[in-house]
Amino acid sequence: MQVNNSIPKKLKTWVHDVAILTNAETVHWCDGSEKEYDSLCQQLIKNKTFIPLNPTVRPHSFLARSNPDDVARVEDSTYICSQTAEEAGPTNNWSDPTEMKTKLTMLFHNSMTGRTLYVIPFSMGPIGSPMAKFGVQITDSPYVVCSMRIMTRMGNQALEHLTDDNWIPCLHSVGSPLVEHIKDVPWPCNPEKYIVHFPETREIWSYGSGYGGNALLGKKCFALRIASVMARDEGWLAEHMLIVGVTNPEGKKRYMMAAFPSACGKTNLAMLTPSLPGWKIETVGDDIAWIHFDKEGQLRAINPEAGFFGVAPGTSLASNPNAIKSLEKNAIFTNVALTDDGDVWWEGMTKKPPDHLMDWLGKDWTPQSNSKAAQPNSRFTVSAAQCPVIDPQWNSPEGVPISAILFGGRRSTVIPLVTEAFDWQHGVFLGASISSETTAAATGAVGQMRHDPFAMLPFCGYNMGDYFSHWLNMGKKKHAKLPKIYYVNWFRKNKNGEYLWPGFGENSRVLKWIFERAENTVEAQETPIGGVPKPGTLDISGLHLDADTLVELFNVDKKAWIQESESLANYFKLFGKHLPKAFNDEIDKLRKRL
Ligand code: SAT
Ligand code: MN
Repeated sequence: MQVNNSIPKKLKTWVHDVAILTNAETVHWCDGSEKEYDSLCQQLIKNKTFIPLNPTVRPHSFLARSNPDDVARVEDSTYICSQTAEEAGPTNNWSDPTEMKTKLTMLFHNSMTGRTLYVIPFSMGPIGSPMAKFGVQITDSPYVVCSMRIMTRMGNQALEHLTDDNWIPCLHSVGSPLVEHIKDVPWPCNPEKYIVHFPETREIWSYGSGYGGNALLGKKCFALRIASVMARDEGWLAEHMLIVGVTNPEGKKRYMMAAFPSACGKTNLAMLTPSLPGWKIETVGDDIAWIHFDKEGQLRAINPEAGFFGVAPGTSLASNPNAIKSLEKNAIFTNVALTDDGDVWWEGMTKKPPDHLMDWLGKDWTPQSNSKAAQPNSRFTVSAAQCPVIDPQWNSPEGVPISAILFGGRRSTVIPLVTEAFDWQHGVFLGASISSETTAAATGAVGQMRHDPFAMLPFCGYNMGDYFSHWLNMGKKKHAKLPKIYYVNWFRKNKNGEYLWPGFGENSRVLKWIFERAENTVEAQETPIGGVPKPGTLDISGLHLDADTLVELFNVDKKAWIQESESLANYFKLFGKHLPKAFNDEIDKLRKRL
């Protein structure tokens, strides 16, 4: 695309300045066309970043293998550089913004030598939606450009709407300059990584990684960390939530949102195939929701993204047939295994693994190998429009009306299958009380319990204590019709370590109960921690769930809950004077009820 006068002056100046700082060889303004995408894919094939998959089995699809040290979000290197450490709060890494800018400027200096600087204008949310926001990402990674074309609405369609001050600058470099005689590698990156957010000036600078949320800056960096700050200032919420439409056999539809930490099954729940006859689930989004109360007080949500960046391992025709069908063509796979006939494979895709594969590192693999064929955080990237159960309203500019909010985590003990909050304040408290076992979505140990309030621990762009207050205040908005709030846990286990609940399609039974609670056609029964389904109201027809298992699923173990409340009270101390007083009241009330 030609740089012409329709491009805002500020954008032109920024791109020009970055090109000089980074010493980029050329500047490419992305138009977002298919032709451009195809030509970038060809270039990625030439550079061995992309392996084209067999077009007869997986048309127009590619496998990328990352550098083995660049496979997940790097939370230790992620910073919120607000003016003061207090504004970033106790859950974020903080560094002085001026010092950090100086450091980053040094790192970006000449970082694109020998490379093309791509300019990606993009919209988070349907273009023209009052909820949508624009960004412009500069990157030196064509893999990122291709991924951003799937994950966002990008190119000319966004550029046309930009003014001098309606977009968030998102600066990205893999930090791997091609100085003379250095041959490019398939996955350039740098051992030194910085994922940095400047909330006051609404800027993102990301250096050193080409992977996922570190590099596709529209996603966690913009749509959660920076957007959460915008949301606080503008009176809405940016959340780590899926959005689904649930239709009952009579044809009545209700939308729900659910927050779970990364790699805890959001994509599976978003595309769920209900086991209950006559029920239908449709997907609005699988990872991020921007929500607000409209003039009538109705809570509404948009999915700011346009694609899915989903965890591959465990995805199968049995666990998530709609994801598998979404991936039939036009998909990018990263760090999965390659079959001998040029298709992809990952653990859990089929019951029996193929006899031979090339693993995610490009090495021979057989079922006898004692390593995983696919990296545990391997991902697929695919357009949402390809999902067979994409909701007809997923592009709706005003967003879909929300009837219920679900929170959850991965907990093998203590937390019942579903609990209903007593009211909004208690529900916000439940959201803040999420804790979950860590997954491969971030670098570091897997399976360790950590508090992850609202599943936003790595994604809140300001003091999490103030974020709690913002949630509480949202519920005090005039005329706000407050949806019911739930805490769910699909992962509770028995003494032998077996899951009590079958999960996947059977989770539709819990959604049905929540749906019917919104309709006021079933009752909840009070326990010290909230409402649980009154006996007979959770549809377990045909499940062959024995009576003991059902009791265990909903058991409120008082001793364990006293411990839980103590651990929570202890955790909340972290927020000091930023902790809303309402939370201490909720802890007191919980203790009294116990
Ligand atoms: O790498 S991402 O942040 O995009 C995925 C996730 O951790 O949720
Ligand atoms: Mn996520």
